[in-house]
Amino acid sequence: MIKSKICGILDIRYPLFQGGMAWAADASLASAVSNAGGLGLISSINAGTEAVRNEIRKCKELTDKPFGVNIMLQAPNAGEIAAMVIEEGVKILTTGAGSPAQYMEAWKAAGIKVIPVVASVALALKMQAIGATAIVAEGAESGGHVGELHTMSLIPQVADAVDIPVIAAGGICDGRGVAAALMLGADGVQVGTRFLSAEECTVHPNYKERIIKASDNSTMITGKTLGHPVRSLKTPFSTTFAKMESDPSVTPEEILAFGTGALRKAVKEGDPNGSYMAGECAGMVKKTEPARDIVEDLMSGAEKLLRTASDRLEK
Ligand code: TUI
Repeated sequence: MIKSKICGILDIRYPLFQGGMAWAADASLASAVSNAGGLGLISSINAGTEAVRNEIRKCKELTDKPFGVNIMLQAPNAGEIAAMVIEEGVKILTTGAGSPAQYMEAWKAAGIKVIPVVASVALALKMQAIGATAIVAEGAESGGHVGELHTMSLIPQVADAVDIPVIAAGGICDGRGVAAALMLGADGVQVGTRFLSAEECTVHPNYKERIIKASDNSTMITGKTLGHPVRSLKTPFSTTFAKMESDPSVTPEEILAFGTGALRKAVKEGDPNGSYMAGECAGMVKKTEPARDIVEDLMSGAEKLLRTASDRLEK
């Protein structure tokens, strides 16, 4: 069985995190992944701070295994969430889309293990210096908010730079991706898009269907002109968004207004005019299945590949 130092640090069976996907990662998905031996994560992006508190309480009822919360630092209620997770006794946090430096002292004092998501060596080093337990290094193959570098070059550079465990994210969707990430120097992986198709994932059926029907070139990045690049499925929403960005007569405020609430509309209502955030590997997701089967497929697939790797060189 594949194990690494992050398993002992977090008391999890497999070095596998489920991405804390905005609106989509709730108690249902997180508890299913934790019960399957990975680390389930609840997103802080939901219908407000109290809704997230509720998901945390539900998750505690659905699993006795460790789980965490992902805090999206650019959200207007990030400060409120930062305090609420302490009140709720959450023990593991990941953070995204910024630096969690201002919250670190309070979280560490509460005994919370903090695992920031970063997209560069510079930020990985900064996070290590302020007391991160580990880091998730996320390449731009991932869905949602993306950085500049891609997984293949980001992971070895981050792994060389820091001493804390590195969890690879971005483009990892099956055992091949897990094995590759470990070879690149990662101590574990974070998988998002594949879990969107899990039976326990509560996104609208239209969202799952779009993921399952996606092919290799189904995603695109929008939002670069606003300073918030986001990868999502190509839909009338995302192509209109891109057109607005290249039209000099459209103001950034108008573009922002067009995008507001679009992810929620996709996740909750399956609205064709919503934003279907997804990673490049959406084209590899073929069916809906229980989270436990996804976890087993990822980990046993990687183990088989790693055990037989040398055979493939002898043909
Ligand atoms: O956070 C993510 N991915 C996300 S957040 C999100 S919610 C959203 N909703 C509507 C519109 C846009 C987004 C969807 N997907 N991933 C983690 C991640 N963080 N990737 C890269 C980073 C990152 C980037 C820059 C972390 C820190 C950073 O630096 C900021 C600094 O202070 O230097």
